[in-house]
Amino acid sequence: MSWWKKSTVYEIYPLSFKDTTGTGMGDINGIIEKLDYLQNLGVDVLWITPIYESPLKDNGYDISDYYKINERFGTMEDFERLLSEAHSRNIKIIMDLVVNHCSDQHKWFQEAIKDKNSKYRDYFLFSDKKETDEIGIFSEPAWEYHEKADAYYYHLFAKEQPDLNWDNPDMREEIYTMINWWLDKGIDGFRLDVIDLIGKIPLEGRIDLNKSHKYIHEIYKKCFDGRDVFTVGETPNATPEEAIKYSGVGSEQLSMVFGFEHIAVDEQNYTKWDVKKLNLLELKAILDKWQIGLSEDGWNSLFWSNHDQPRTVSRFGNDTKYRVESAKMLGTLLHCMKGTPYVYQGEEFGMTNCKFERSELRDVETFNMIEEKRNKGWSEDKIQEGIDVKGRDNARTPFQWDKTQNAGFTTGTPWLKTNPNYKEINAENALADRNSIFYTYKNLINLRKTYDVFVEGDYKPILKDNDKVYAYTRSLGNEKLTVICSFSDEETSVDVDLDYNEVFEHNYKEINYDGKRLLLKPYEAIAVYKK
Ligand code: TEU
Repeated sequence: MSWWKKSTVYEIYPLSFKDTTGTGMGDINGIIEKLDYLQNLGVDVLWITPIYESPLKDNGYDISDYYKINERFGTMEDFERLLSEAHSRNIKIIMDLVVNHCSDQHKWFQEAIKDKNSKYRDYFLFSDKKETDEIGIFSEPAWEYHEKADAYYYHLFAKEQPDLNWDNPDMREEIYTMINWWLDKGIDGFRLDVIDLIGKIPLEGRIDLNKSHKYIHEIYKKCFDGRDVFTVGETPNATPEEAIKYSGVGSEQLSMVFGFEHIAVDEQNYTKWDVKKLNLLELKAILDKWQIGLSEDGWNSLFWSNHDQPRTVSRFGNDTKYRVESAKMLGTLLHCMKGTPYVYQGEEFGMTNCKFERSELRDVETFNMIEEKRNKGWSEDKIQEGIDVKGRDNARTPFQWDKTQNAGFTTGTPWLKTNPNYKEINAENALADRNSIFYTYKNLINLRKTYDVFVEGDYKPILKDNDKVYAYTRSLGNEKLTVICSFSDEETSVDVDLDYNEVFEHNYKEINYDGKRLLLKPYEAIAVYKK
């Protein structure tokens, strides 16, 4: 069995994790300083978002030199020490690979705009005319006129992030050389940023997924084949069927992919900014579809949040009266499913969304959205609701280590506002409280390593039509895991066959079951086991 099927991945957003120099931005030495904390949690892999040289227009997802560490985060020696210190604790490290686009400050783009005849011109998608009226993912026209280049260029994200032309074999070869350079350094794999977009057809404003699969297969053959690496593709367009093409036996592409269907469940009218209330039956239908769709082949990634998504307990739980109970419930529901779980920094002790004044916002995606929605006639209230509920800055507030100034994240001025609730919600308090969310996550991570039913057990939904309770079983031979989670802030009850001889996880003191009827308190989560 591949080692990453029993592993849990922890995502670190270095900018906001731990600052050791007082710049107000996190750094590599801050991650090294906190490796013992991560080892205590029990995570097996660290996914580190981009720390390469970058102007930070999109906080590092705009890379200007793939071979250099951004000096704001530290040096290459610091990175090599991090790798060595992590490996000495049996923790692996995967880096973020952003090759759908680069920074407009990358030398390739700088050469391309200087000279129409430069070989680098065709590393990008230039045209003498605005080919289409496509609007990109960051709310700007995808075809942008560049004065110096005297041409239009294509960018799906910010204008400072020109898309790379994956139909150019020379460009691809340079990417493969870079990937192998990093793998030869001993990193354990990659998270591949929006990798399904590399099959784009800009003149038609669409993605040809067959072309994406072709190029990802080429990356595999040129870089990953023959190495014991772990790769996860960010594939916002994926369905379970597509996920099998990326990660199934013999696909020779990726270990797994991130599906995004479940985190679109609280949006409407095809935009994340138009918020709608969670409908648990919709969430169940999507997650069940992915669990069952990948039950025989392919491999699932399991996540609620990341650096782009709002804080889970605020989004799908209750971050006021039932913050602890609902955060534990969400962790239990996800970590007992089939797949590799991902914990986003601070999720392990229930960090929450944060209210921002407009002047406190930092995210380019949000700035662009405000302008776009205003032009579309959205009210300021509707725009503000979208920012409050879905803005990416929610997930990027400084990690809350303790109750000292700036939550122990920095002695300087943090690049982004610290959530004012840090005096109560922080890692130090969580570590000191055996009943904290932290120890629920620690337990769940350990259970996955201990019981094969977490990795191999067949998934079967139960109570499918119940719109307050999410429940399922996992079976492997004579082993059975039953998971029952209430999404309600009121008491509820279900009739269920709760046959168990061990309680794996429970967020209240006792299970109220009479052999038929199970009474559930608000956000009660039960994971019980029988062998
Ligand atoms: O995000 C991909 C993506 O589609 C984003 O638009 C994301 O889903 C959206 O912001 C959710 O609201 C990746 C990175 O994770 C993100 O941080 C980068 O900004 C983006 O690609 C461009 O590299």
